[in-house]
Amino acid sequence: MKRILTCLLVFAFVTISNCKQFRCDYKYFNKADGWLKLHRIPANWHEARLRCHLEGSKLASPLNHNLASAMLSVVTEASIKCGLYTGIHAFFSKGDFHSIEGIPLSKIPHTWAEGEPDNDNDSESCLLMLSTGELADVNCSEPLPYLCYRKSRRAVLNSCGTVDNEYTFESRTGSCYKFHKVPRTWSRAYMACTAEGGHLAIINSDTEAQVIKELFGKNPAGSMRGNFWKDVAFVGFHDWGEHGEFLTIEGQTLEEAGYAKFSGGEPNNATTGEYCGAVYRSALLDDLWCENKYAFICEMSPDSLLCEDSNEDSQ
Ligand SMILES: [Ca+2]
Ligand SMILES: [Ca+2]
Ligand SMILES: [Ca+2]
Repeated sequence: MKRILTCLLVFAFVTISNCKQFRCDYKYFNKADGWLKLHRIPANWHEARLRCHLEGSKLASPLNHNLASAMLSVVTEASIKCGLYTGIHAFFSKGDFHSIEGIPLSKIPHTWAEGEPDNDNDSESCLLMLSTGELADVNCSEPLPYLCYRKSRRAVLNSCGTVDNEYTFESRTGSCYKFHKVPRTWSRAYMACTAEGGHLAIINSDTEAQVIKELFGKNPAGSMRGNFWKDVAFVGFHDWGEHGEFLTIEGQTLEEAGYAKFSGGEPNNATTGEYCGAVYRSALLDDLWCENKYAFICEMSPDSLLCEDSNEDSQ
C-alpha cells in the first residue's frame, strides 16, 4: 500500500511539474500564455528562425499587447539596447509582412519608430522591435538578438525529458536517440542536435554501436524523402580542421571515446574533402563530405532539458 502511495505521489509530482515545464532554458510568462527564451548571441533573421524552430518554438512576434509586454520585460531585464528581431517578415513576398504563425501585420498591434518603415535600399524585409516596443524594418542579414516563443503551458515531457517524441530512451546506454531523416550538412546537423538539447551522437562502446545499427534498421532508405545517400548518417566526430586526425565533438580520440571501428577502406577522404564523421548502416564509421546533406543521429541525456528550480514567471 505504502509503495502504491509513493508511486501515486511520484506520478502526481511528475504530472504537476510536467505542466510547468517545456525546457529549462525557457521561462513561462502567464501574461504571454507561453514560454520565452532570449538568444543574446546575435544571428541573422533566417538563423534565428531556424534555431527557434529546432528548439520546438517560433521566432517571437508581439502578436498582442500581453505578449509584446512580456517580450519587452525580457529585453529590459537583459539591458538589450539595439532591439531584437521579431518573427514578422516579408521573406515570401516583398512588403507582405506576416508573423511566423502567418498572422498579417495589419492584425498585429504595432507602432512604427520615427522614419520607419523606409525599406532602405529596397532591402528591408524583416522587422525589428526596439526597446521602446516600436517597430522598424531592417535588412534580414543583420545579426541581432531574438526571442523564441512557445505558446501554451501544456507541455508533456516524455521519458527523455523533451516534448519531442522522436527521442527514445535506450536502457542499454542510458541515453536518448533521435534519427533525423531530414538531411542536413554536418554543421546544420550539429546545430539541430544542440538546439534540441542534445549533441550529434558519440559512439562510446560496441553496445552503443549496436544501438545505432538498430536505429538505422528502423529507418530504411525507403522511409526517407529526397535525393541523398541514405546508407550513411552524420555523427559526432570531426577532423577539427587538421585533416587526418578525427576527434569526437567532445575532444576525445575515437579510441578514448570507446569506439573506433571504421568500415573497410575508411577513412578514405574520397575526392579529398571528407572531414566530417558519419556511420554506415553497419554502425562502422566513415569520413564524409561536411557540406553534403545526409541523415544524422542525435544523442541526449534524459535530464539535459529538465530544470531543478521552477522557471515560471509570475507576471
Ligand atoms: Ca528601416
Ligand atoms: Ca554516447
Ligand atoms: Ca569516406
